[in-house]
Amino acid sequence: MSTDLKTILGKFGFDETLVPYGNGHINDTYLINTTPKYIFQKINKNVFPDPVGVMENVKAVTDHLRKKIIANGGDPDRETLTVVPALDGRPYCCDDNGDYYRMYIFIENARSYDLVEDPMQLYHAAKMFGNFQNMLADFPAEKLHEVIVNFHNTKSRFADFKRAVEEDKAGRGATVAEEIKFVLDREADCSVVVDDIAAGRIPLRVTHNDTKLNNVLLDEATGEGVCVIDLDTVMPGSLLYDFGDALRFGGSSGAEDEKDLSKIWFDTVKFEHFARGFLEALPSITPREIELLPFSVKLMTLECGSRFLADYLNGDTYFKTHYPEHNLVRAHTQFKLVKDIEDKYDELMAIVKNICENR
Ligand code: ADP
Ligand code: GN1
Ligand code: MG
Repeated sequence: MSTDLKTILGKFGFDETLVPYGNGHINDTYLINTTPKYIFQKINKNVFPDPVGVMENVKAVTDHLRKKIIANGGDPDRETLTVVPALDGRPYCCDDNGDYYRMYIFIENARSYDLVEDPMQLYHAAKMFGNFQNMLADFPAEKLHEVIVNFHNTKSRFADFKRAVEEDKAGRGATVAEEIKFVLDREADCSVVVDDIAAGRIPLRVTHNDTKLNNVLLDEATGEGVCVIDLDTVMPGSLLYDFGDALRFGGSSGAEDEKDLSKIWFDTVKFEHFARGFLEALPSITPREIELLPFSVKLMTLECGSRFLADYLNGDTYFKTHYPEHNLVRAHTQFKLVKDIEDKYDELMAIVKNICENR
């Protein structure tokens, strides 16, 4: 462990060894293997230019969730993240390089999954993400900092993508002409949800915005949902972003960075399980939101694929990568899924209709 990390850990009153932990693409996550255990994270300041704003959001959201969980007779240390303050009482610490660190109670006997092992995991995850939105339905949205501006604004994401293509900072553009065309051909899709929100056809809610399966912890014994984690991007958004992003990841037959594309397709059974859990948890969902559920999966998958490809074109400055083509490999899985979702669209609509008729 570096002297710097040791010093910063001391500011939380700890002097233990840190073990790198988890597979997140953004923050540096460590386990403090004491009894009890803690999670220690360096916040990615390239992604989050206002880490204090991030922590103010996390603190406000977790305080709100705590109260709800206690009122429901639940265990707040297990069912939401608990921020461990630094010795000076702040929910974070800063080092001399301007890097910010935070600590959470480690949630025991629960784990996250990078691959779905059983579709029921998606049913349980969906209930968790749906309940998460329910518990935040009365959270004062104006209290939240917009920590990543236009995070799921697919029109502005499309503009970012076009800029990355034009600038071609890493000189890789010529090698990915087909992939670039795949995104450019789908420009019209990028307006649908954004325009509906602007026109008041879709309500703005407080949403998680990063609902991949490894951002929910499931109980190791029962498989049921325990806690929604990774609250950095909780901001006003659409329920469709949470639904679509969860199935972008969870509805795939394989890993986000699977190199063998013959192993990647969109699994309608997984879709059915997640949709059922989400619709059960969210009786407040509107008819227009229901109508757009399958579309949202395609949209969030297209958005994520275009972000991976833009990062590849920009020279891999945003997502953590483990080898030079990593972002391109990720973009390929996303585009394969987009194509498969397009092909299975009618089937997905029929699944949603069936769930709604029987709920
Ligand atoms: P990133 O923003 O980089 O994705 P996360 O906050 O999602 O970082 O953390 C990465 C991983 O660490 C998670 O997928 C999860 O496995 C684990 N983790 C994070 N917080 C906790 C916690 N409080 N208790 C147990 N595991 C956690
Ligand atoms: C990042 O933080 P993590 O690994 O859960 C990203 C998401 C992407 C995801 C793709 C703040 O999520 O938006 O969908 O990678 N988070 C941020 O795997 O950009
Ligand atoms: Mg995460």
